[in-house]
Amino acid sequence: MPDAASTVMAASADKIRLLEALERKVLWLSAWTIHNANHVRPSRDGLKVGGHQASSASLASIMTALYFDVLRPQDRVAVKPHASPVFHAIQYMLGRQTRDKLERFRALGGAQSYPSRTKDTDDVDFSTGSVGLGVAVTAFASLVQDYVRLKGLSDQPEGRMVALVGDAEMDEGNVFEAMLEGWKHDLRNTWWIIDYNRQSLDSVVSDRLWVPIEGMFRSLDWNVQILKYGKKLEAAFAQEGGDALRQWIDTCPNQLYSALTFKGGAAWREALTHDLGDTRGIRHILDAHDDAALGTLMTNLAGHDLPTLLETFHGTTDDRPACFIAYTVKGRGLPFQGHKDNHSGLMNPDQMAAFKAACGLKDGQEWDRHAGLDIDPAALDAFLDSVPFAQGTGPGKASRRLKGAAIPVPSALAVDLGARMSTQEGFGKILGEIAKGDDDLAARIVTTSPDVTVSTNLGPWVNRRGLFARHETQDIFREQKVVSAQRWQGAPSGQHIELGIAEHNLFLMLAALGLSHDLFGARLLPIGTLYDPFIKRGLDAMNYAAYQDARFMVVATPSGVTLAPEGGAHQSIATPLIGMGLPNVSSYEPAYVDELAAIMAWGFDHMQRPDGGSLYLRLTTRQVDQPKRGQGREQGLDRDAVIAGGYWLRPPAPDAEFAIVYCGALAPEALEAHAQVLEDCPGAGLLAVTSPDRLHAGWTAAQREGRGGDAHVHRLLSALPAGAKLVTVIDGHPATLSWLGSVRGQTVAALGVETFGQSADIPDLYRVQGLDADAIVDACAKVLLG
Ligand SMILES: Cc1ncc(C[n+]2csc(CCOP(=O)(O)OP(=O)(O)O)c2C)c(N)n1
Ligand SMILES: [Mg+2]
Repeated sequence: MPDAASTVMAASADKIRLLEALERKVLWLSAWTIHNANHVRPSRDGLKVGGHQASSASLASIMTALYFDVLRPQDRVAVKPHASPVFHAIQYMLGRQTRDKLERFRALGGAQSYPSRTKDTDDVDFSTGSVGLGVAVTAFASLVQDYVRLKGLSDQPEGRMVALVGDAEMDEGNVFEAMLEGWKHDLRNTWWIIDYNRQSLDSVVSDRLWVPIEGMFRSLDWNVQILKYGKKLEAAFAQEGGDALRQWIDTCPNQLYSALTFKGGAAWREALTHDLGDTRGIRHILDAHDDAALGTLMTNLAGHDLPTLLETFHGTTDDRPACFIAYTVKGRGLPFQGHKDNHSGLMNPDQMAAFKAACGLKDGQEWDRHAGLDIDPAALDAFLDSVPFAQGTGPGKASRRLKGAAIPVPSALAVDLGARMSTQEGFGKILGEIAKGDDDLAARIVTTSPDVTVSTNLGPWVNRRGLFARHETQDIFREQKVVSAQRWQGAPSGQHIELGIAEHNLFLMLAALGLSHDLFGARLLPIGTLYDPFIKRGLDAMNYAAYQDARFMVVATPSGVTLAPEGGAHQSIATPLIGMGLPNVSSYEPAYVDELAAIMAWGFDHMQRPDGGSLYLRLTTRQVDQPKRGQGREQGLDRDAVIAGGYWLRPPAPDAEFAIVYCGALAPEALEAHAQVLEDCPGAGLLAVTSPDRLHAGWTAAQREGRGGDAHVHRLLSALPAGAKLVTVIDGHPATLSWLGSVRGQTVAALGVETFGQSADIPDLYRVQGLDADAIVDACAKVLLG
């Protein structure tokens, strides 16, 4: 923590001069990077490249203060998506970003539109883009930091998780969900710095919106700091007439303030003269400033005042979560500052030329790191080399991208197979077995669930490994000797993080846990459980977690219409397609528990591989007869085939006329139908699909590489004669499997679910949905008859 002396140092005049020069440089570079991409770089498609000069200008001062003075290498930052150009400009000044990538901003291989952990090369901590998610993920990252530090898994110094937040991002409900969750978990070391420019994309925000938002922060125990006026305005307020001036600005509607900011000094003078001209002292203040100076004075908000920013940030030394509401001007210093339509506004070439001249730059000096600054280049470089944040980032210095040591995973996971059980039960048993052990795998698994821990069978795991809490909590029901199967005692050693129902929080928690190796140097193997239909509720956050290459396992039960009597809105139809559509996530829907064990063993390893990814397991609560078979190609279950997406449960004869293809919970119906059709068609095959997603991905990848015949699915289907037909069946959208017909040009009848909402028992529902054995046999007859 900085002491008082360093705080004073932080604000020394020399440093302020350097930082002000850097602030100008960063503003210039961010605007120029966007301008270059839109107006200088030749366009091949006629599309506007875009970029956000106004949104970037709004954060230029705050980010200058942070990156060049306040942040330390262990601090982690989520930058508002549309301030990406400022981030890249700062990294360029620190020698961590190349001119080439700035010149190719938003082009292939160039700096990305929005900060991206996976595509950018200049050390992005959290990807952003879908507003609100980057904000909230910082809170979860802070919980993860506590989790790994309290368990002694990370030796990294404690950092602050910082979000640079556009004020309209606070319209996103997920931000408030995260605040509530954070409060429950004793959140600390989290800074949300609000770029309070009072403008969104379309308009100027309503005046009183921030009263309740601020109240929310305070009521949840955040340290709220309002950074409103800069030093110049404060000095004016101290003069005669200053109180009236302050009151005038305080009550000035956001729209009027923005409009006057756009119009400039003469408009300010006219408005102030009209409203306050008779107030003693005001004339004197007005006369002491020409129009330009008056414009500067009236827009001297604290979010653009480096001394105020440094004092505030350096002065915040405790670990309470902090919310800084920093008043700023959207487009500050640029010709469209304050204009309500400036969000996607771009300076035109003439405006840019004028801005270049104002920055003291000549043609050809646009990318020069030192030109136009009136600072000795060597002194600037020495300063940049010494900034605290760069100590972890420069060449030869420790990288901020960490690596957690790999966790060994046994090749097979033990499971006590009952004769009849569901995949969800099997999941609970597999985890329960792991929980009994004391190996690294058991130590690094961390589970989390949005209030469905017990109903998704995590109970046995939690009973053994405990709830995570920063401080010991008691299980009062247990103390009171009230009998319960669940032991819920919280402790720093606990390995289950219990969340409230909000599914967005589940996926943001998984995003943060799944980046622990990279952010904190400690590999975790996170498993999240939820009800399958509610994947859609948290889908943007799930997509976000996968987008930044966080590694996790999502286990979703119950799924489909098979949950039968619960029916209604809890039935999921589209989730298999979501599983196929999400990049970086492999989805599986096994029918049997031995398949599940093979998938989980493979999955824990896959989650750790540089070229691996996350998993989504769609499970069921329906109990089915479990086959007794050993693991290994010869003994019974071909685990490699299970991982690749499918295997022949009953191989077809060489003259087979058709095959039934099933996925997941409908295995008994497929088996029954298959037994029935064998009487007439003894050669018919029965294909078990464990992952439509992997089958499809393997097929398209092989086709891209010109070896389509090598694809696992192609090899499987090649066991059938070319003219053989397929009948596919899944408790989900039929399109999940209907594509199988294209692999070898076979006719397909695809059974599945296309409507939802009816409660019933399984026999009725399968009949109504056309999924029962009769429906499958019927479909076989139809395809055979053409
Ligand atoms: C979830 C989502 N919805 C919409 C957008 C499009 N969008 C990008 S920025 C923005 C307005 C943001 O305003 P604010 O947060 O105040 O940022 P400012 O540009 O004012 O700094 C919108 C609607 C988005 N990126 N993400
Ligand atoms: Mg805004």
